[in-house]
Amino acid sequence: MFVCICVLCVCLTAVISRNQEGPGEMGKAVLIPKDDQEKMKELFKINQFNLMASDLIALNRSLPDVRLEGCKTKVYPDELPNTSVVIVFHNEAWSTLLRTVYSVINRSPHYLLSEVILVDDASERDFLKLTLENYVKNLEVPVKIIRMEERSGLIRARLRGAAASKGQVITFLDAHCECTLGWLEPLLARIKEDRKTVVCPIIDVISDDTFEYMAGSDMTYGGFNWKLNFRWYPVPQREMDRRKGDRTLPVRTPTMAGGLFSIDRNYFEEIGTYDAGMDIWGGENLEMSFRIWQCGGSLEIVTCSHVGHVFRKATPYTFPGGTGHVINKNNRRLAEVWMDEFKDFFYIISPGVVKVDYGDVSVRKTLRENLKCKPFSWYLENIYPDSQIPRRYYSLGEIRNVETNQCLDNMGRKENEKVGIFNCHGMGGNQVFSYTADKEIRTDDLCLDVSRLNGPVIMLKCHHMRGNQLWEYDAERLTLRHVNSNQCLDEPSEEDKMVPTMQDCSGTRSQQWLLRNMTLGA
Ligand code: UD2
Ligand code: MN
Repeated sequence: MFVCICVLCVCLTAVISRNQEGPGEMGKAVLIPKDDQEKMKELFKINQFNLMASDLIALNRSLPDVRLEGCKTKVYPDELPNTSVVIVFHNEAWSTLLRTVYSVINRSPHYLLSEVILVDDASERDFLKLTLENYVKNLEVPVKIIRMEERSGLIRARLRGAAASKGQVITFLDAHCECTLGWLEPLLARIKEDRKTVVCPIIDVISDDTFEYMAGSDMTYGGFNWKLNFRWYPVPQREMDRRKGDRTLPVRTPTMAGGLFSIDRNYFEEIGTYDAGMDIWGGENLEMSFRIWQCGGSLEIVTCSHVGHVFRKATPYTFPGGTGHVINKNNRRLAEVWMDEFKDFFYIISPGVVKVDYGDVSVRKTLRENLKCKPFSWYLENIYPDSQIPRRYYSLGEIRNVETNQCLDNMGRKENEKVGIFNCHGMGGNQVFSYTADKEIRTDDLCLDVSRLNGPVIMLKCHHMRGNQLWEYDAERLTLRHVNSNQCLDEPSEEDKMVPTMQDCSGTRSQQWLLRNMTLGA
């Protein structure tokens, strides 16, 4: 990287090599000595990450080049659109916020950076006021600070930043990110090729504990579960095939995580920016993902672009109105506008949300009509066939045993554990199953799977390959026959009353099951 051709470089390499020994340089982990660990734990609570570690690391620390070899030699057009970088924050720590800004400035060609816009969502910390304003004046790229008059949430804060921005592209980042070498060019180049493509970098992980920089994978993409939580899932074979195995090509992703992406500014407006009726946090990423795909755009992860993000296990800030209420409201808004009848999966698994007042969505529905967007079923079929929500299904809801009157229950267990059975509670949650048109019995992203005669029935990731996950429901006899073993799902045995068993099919009442909302011919 640093070829020495002059005397000055001797000095430069000296600086770099000294620099690279500092805490956290080259993305290394920072370990706090035993004596300081009490203090460290106290400080952790402020932002829900290791603030002491972050404060020890240089604001312009060095990072490894984590790109695929094939990315390092790619050549991008000289004429790329420029971008405004919009970073919203509420009570962010100084070191993470400024490290985000430095990483943008130091690792982006300046002719591609129109400006950096910091939107302060009514933070209460003093250092984020005048001290911040004075500090950013000395940076090499214009940094504008916008203040929200009142706490508005990240969605309306981003809308404000976008409205004030001038670049041809808008790039959004969270306030605790670190951009790596060459992160920007591949994003902008892809937008130049197709302005209706919204692009995300690979989001690398910055440890919330040690601030170690860990490369993310180009083999995962975005999805979501029945509760409308964003989740990472493996990139399916069909997408690998479409890219002919070239991992440096962008991955078409059904959804985005939400925090880090670039979008052509005119396209951002054409496609309906954000839903300004969403508060604080949550839901806007799925809303935008569905909208982009259903209304004729596309969403991609550009695998040659890497940006790190500090993933936290808990939220450090308050949710005015209550966390659950805010997130449910946002999710209802997106379900009502974009998901058509498939919103049932969300409502049946969390029956409480139908009582949440989600305000008026008529403007968003009109937007959907004006843009002539496609139905959610089109999205499931064409963009996300491996979705947790089946495009076609026979039943959705509890599965009740006729003899014992108990219901199948996933007991909140994880992959590879046994499915349970419990008194029916009618509250959705762990007792929601769907018998799909592919004849799998699903509970969110897990499928009932039997690999041995006489069971047990375990829950495994649905593989869509039939095999041990193929069940035949006989709507007259009410039996659930596991095709591979030719045995039937039965009530629990004497030994373990909490799990169903597999028995030879005999037609007894204990092998009869009622599937909620069963409609054959779906
Ligand atoms: C993820 C996204 C985040 C957003 C969110 C869903 C990534 C890496 N992050 O959550 O961008 O899409 O999912 O809504 O994809 N903030 C405000 N005002 C608030 C709350 C938050 O300005 O009232 C700021 C916050 O300081 C941060 C950004 O919004 O810079 C995202 O918040 P987060 O980091 O708590 O969200 P995260 O990463 O858990
Ligand atoms: Mn974040």
